[in-house]
Formats: sequence, C-alpha cells, structure tokens
Amino acid sequence: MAWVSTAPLVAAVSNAGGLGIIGAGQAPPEYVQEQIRQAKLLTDKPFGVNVMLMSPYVDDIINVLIEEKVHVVTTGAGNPGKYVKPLQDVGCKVIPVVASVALARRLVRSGIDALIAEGRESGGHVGDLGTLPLVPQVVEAVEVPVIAAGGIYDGKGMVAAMALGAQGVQMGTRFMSAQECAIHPKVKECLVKAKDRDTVVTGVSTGHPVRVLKNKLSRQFEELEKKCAAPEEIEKLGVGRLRSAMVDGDVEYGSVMAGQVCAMIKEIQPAGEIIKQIVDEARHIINQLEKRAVKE
Ligand code: TUI
Repeated sequence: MAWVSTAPLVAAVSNAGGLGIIGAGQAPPEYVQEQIRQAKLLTDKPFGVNVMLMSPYVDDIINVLIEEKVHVVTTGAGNPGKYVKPLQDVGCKVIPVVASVALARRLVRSGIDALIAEGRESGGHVGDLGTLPLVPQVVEAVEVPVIAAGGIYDGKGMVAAMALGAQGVQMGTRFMSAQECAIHPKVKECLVKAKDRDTVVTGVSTGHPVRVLKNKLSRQFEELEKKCAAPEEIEKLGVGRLRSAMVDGDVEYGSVMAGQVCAMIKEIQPAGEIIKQIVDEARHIINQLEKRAVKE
C-alpha cells in the first residue's frame, strides 16, 4: 500500500531475504519513482512494486517501472493484461494478485510469471473467497507458481499455505508492525491493541469491498450502506482517507486498512527479526510434523 510500504521497509525486507514490495497505491508517478530510487540506495537485493490498477496514474506508473527496470511488479484490484508484455520486455517478472480462479486462468493466458492468490482475510481491497478455499483451487487451475496471501501472520500460517500448494507467502499486515514501516505511530498502537473482531469489510455495495479497522469512518460507511446510499456517495467518503490514517495518524476518520491478523500483532519489531521468527517457526513446525509422521 502507498504510504505504508515505503523504501526503508522494502529494503529491510529484501536485505533480510524476503522480497520487499513498494506500494504505489493511488500515489502519483513521481512518488513511485522517488521510492524506487531510495530503495535502490538502501539495498542491492531485488525488490518489487505493487501497482493498484484502479489508480488514475496507472499508465504513467507503468512507464516509470519500465524506465527503472524494477525486478518484480505485482498488481492488485484488476486485470493487468495489457501491461504484462511491456514489463516483461525489460526483464521484469509480473505477478498479479487474483481473488478468483477465473481471473487466474485468464492471466495465465496473458503470460504472467506467477500469481498471488489473496483471500478475504487480507486488508484493503478484498475478494469473496477465504484463503483456505481460494489457494488450492488456484494451484489446481494453473501451472505457474502460486503465492498465498490473506490471513498469514507467522510460521504456522506459512506452513499452512505451503500445505495448500503455495510456493511462497505474501504478508502485508504483519509488516505494518515493523520498526521500519513508515505509518504513523498511532496506527501501530491501534494494531497492537486490535482484537479478533476489530476489522470490517466496508463498501460492499460499491463493488469495491475494503477491509479496515473498525472506527468512526467505518461506522459512517455502514450507515450509508444501510440507507442504500448511491455508490458514488459511498466511494466519495473514502477519498484521501488512507493517507490521512497512515501519514497523519487520523485513526478515527482515516481508512486504517489492515487484515484480520492485526489481532495477532503484539509488538513493534525490526523487519529482519520478523522474517527470522517466521522462517524459524515454519522450519520447527515442518520438523515436528515430519517426526509425527515417522512415529505413526
Ligand atoms: O488491491 C489490493 N489491495 C488494495 S487496493 C486498495 S485501494 C482501493 N481503494 C478503494 C477501492 C478499491 C481499491 C487497497 N487495498 N489487493 C490485491 C487484490 N486484488 N485483492 C483483490 C484483488 C482483485 C479483486 C478482483 C483483483 C482482481 C479482481 O478482479 C478484477 C477482474 O477484472 O476480474
């Protein structure tokens, strides 16, 4: 997400052995280029950029990504079909996020390199299916590698995703609690305090459902939807609210997009420590499962 996944966090994740992804969101192309250049100064490891396809700047952002020859581009909230070839022509791997088997199949025909299957547990824009039913269905439908996303927080989630057939995991919410994550400290405080039922999906009637932390803004959304307000009126309520939450720290009337795993966040940690914990826990669980299998 723009304003959330910025160069310092991206570089820290890539330096620790993950693949950091800059969020372009609805930000202008100049912002995205600046983030890419900063990340290049902070790491010599590969990193990527996520393009939100509903952004008004999408064409200009794609041109920046081609100019900067980024290693990986992930896309969200749409079908990136026409951008696949121009990005691949400069050596970029294209990995779209999908929320359905139908889009997964269509994108494979566009020649994409891998897919991210993202379940409804995730934060921000969400599809209908949970991660548990979505991932194995996408894995069965396509021959490219599938990365699981949505509801994954730790080594337990990572092993579960691999059991579903995923080759890797994407985690967003967990890294909002990273020391290097640029979001306002008030947002981090809300995430540490969040409990299991503290997120809600708003904007269902607009066709663009978004999972956020419950607050005064989410209640305004719910009231408008209860009154069957026009989709344009509902969408207008969300304009600029991600930035006001993440940058200005308006946790009451800002859009605090976060996944259901926010309830599992206990502390603020360096990104490298988060990655080490997840990988160590996943290894330990796999060892335990193997021991159990040998005994039986
Ligand atoms: O895109 C995201 N997460 C986002 S985007 C965003 S900004 C936004 N704000 C208001 C309304 C909509 C977006 C905040 N968080 N994640 C990846 C993702 N992509 N999740 C779900 C999808 C998705 C859903 C439907 C991708 C494609 C799709 O189908 C489109 C089609 O053409 O079939």
